[in-house]
Amino acid sequence: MICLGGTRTVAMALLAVALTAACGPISEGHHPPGSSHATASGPAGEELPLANIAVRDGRVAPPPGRLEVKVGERVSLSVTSDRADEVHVHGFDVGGKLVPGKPLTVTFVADRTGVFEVETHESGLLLTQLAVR
Ligand SMILES: [Cu+2]
Repeated sequence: MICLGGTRTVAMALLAVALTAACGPISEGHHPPGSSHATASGPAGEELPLANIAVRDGRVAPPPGRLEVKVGERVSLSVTSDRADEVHVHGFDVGGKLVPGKPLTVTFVADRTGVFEVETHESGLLLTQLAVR
């Protein structure tokens, strides 16, 4: 389930097809079964994101750290990129398409424990780690 953490863009290009297959379809992550009130991609989330992450010129701000959440907690991440990309939350298989300049909010319930990577698939950047206890 670790597919891109730390790898560079060149490797990403070579492995893009394999990685996409290994990570599963992102588009289905918007409607996880059992989360009846999961928001698909609401432009204005009704809850405050746990983190606001920006990608610009291939850099992540704030620098990738670790977000600590409790199991069963609802997690909302906001990601904005200066280029088209895809966000993927490992372990939960949620994410979505990034449109340049438009914040994407990814919301899901952290229903399992572990440390999971949140990353972009096109640029292969680690956005943050999610530690669920
Ligand atoms: Cu991935």
